Amino acid sequence: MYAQMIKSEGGKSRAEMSPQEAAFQDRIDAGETIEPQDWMPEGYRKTLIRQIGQHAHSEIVGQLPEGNWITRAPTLERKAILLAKVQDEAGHGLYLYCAAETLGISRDDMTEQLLSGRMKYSSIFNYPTLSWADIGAVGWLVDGAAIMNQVPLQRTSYGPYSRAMIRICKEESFHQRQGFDIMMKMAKGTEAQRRMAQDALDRFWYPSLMMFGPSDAESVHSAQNMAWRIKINGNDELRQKFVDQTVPQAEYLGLTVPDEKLAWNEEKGGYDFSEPDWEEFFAVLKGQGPESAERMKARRDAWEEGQWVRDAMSAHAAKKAARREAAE
Ligand code: BYC
Repeated sequence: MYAQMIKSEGGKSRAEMSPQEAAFQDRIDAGETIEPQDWMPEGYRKTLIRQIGQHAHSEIVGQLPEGNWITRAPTLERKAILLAKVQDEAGHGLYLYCAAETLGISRDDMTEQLLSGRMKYSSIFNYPTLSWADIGAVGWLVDGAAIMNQVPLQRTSYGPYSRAMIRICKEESFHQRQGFDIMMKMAKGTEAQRRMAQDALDRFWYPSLMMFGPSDAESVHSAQNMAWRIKINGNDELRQKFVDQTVPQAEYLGLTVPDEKLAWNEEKGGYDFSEPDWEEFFAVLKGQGPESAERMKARRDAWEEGQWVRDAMSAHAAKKAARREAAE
């Protein structure tokens, strides 16, 4: 019903859709999964490339703030765990690039769009990780926010994206626990460690709230994305769920959420909380975050320095194909 009220691709109402578009919308409304070989409106394909591509880039760029701490992890065990987590993020990026490739875009194109600023990655990775407690906060808050957003995406309408999300969510829940475990150790440790944990929460709280995107009123894509079941929930709904889940966890840690307006609202059955600074969010999206230049430089360097590997692999594949052809 909701989907029927919403305008579809090109601003058409349901009555204005072609029979092919209406049949596609019927499949979405019936909860069917769309596969790469199925017909799909061009807007649906482009929107998926935008969202899955952005998601894949986020996983890859997301390795940088954590990778920064691998050599400085406090124990061998913590180092091994962090290494495994960062490797998982690389895997997530690869599943997602593969899912996007089924829509007719290559990984090279997506990377070039990232490097030229035409594709984004999550705002959260433009913030620095200044202390070991930040690694705890990233796992607890950033992976916590990611799970809140990604669990519903397991039911997204596009098959390859939904299947990638099922695998990713399993690993994300391990990531979130390891972050909370670090926070527990720090928050219940010495006074200096407790202060580091509080400082990490202070700096990561609002950037984590920004991960869900702008308020529904400012969200340009939500209505169409929800009609196509690319997105299952609104940005504000997920942000609220995240706050409601995380505040009791902060209380358990004995830490204070940096929001004076935070208060339980009995009537709505959730917390009232302060909005993040949306001006800061939009500046970060324009590449003006504290670590934006650093992150893009790291991606650009990796792309340029990896050219010889791509060339060698292409030459090897061409040689193998030529040998196969000669043998036939
Ligand atoms: N950061 O109309 P809206 C991870 C953009 S990785 C940057 O609400 P939509 C992890 C948005 O793209 C986490 N940009 O958009 C990895 C749009 O701009 P364009 C990544 C953002 O798509 C490693 C404009 O703002 N997760 O968890 O309906 C280690 C208007 O927004 C952000 C995903 O990518 C943002 N936070 O909703 C640890 C999940 N928010 O493209 C952890 C999949 C908004 O028109 N993505 N924008 O120029 C989604 O669910 C949706 O795309 C969003 C945005 C909820 C993010």
